[in-house]
Amino acid sequence: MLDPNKIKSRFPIFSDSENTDLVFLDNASTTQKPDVVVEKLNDFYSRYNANVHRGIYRIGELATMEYESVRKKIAGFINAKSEKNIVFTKGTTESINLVAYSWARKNLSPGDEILVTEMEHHSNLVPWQLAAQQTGATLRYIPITEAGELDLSDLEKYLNSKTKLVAIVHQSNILGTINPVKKIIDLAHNVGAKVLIDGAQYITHASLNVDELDCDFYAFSGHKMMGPTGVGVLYAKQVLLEEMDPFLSGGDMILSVSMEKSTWNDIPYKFEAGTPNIAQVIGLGAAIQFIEDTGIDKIDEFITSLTKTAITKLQSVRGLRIYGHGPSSDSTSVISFNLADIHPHDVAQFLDMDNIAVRAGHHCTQPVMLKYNISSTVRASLYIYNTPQDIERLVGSLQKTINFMS
Ligand code: 7TS
Repeated sequence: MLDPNKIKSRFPIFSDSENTDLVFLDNASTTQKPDVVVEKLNDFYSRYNANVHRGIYRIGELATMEYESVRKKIAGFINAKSEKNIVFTKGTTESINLVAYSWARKNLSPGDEILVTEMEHHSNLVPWQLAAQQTGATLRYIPITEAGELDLSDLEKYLNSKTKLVAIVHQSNILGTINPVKKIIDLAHNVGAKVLIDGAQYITHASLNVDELDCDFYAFSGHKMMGPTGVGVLYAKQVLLEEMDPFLSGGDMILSVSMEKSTWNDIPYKFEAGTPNIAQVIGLGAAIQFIEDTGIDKIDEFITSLTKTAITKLQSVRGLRIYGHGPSSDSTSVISFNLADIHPHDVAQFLDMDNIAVRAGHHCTQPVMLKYNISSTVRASLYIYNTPQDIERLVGSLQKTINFMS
């Protein structure tokens, strides 16, 4: 079993004199960065800072080599057929928008349907609302149950010959629920629909095999898996990338430009206009190496076990209600709750006084709030540097809050 205290010592932020007492439980928003990521960024800027794909000089070539080696590393990490399937973006949000602009606007027409779920993060919802408005397609929602799982009992009603795209979250950022995406992908393919998976939360702790899943698109962010902010990935099948038009345009994504027209670079470069986030991509490579060295299965096992402990302890707090995480549900790492009738922002502020960082709000999942008839929750989200002592501190502070408020 992974030792979180040993892992924690690899994260410089926790040794900062202001943070030695910090319990960081907002990992679904963004994760902390290990020493190897911070050093890799420093190394790039100190030793070989140069633009990529252009400089015929030593440091330019070194920067390009490092940048492109991360593309290869990511292809291996998610078991993509080739590095050509890997497009670098700014994050999950941009990856999804890329598909909404370059694929959906070209392929959808009035009468077509896009199928999403009620537990999507807004970034896997609003781009489809806009695409639907502009193409005349209709957006439909797979409902969620009171237990915080997808209600797939009526899936044939939602998935039919009109469905052209299914866009679903692999793991919910508010309920922690892991969805049965393989089953949905296979059923969607049976009716000829393409499938996009929002993997922003799932990929941070669990192993992924896009080839086996057979998804058409998979989107994720580097910063939620210990990488820098400003970098993310869109995985897409090669045939789709070949057919799609560019999203952003400008330098680097062209093959030729005349006064009249331009032609496009090969994939994936066709989708990477302008100077990319070079340092961030290189830093993400170090984060993935850190995950591989730690072992993704060990990470998953540790987080799942710590989540179970946290749920049991939280359930002992008077007046605390957890959303989702039913006994039969496949859910982990993210725990949303409310504490009696105390406003979630007040709870978060009380916790902050004990140097415990959680998030309070709607977590960009307003349809889930509607489902439970609430406006917000408190959310504790766990990662590999969280310890059983962190959970004790959280529970103790919540107990103190409820005692004080009542
Ligand atoms: N999809 C899911 C499931 C997410 O959790 C998030 C971010 C996104 C997409 C968007 O990712 P971004 O990197 O492009 O911003 N989720 C959260 C969260 O839960 N709290 O802050 C951001």
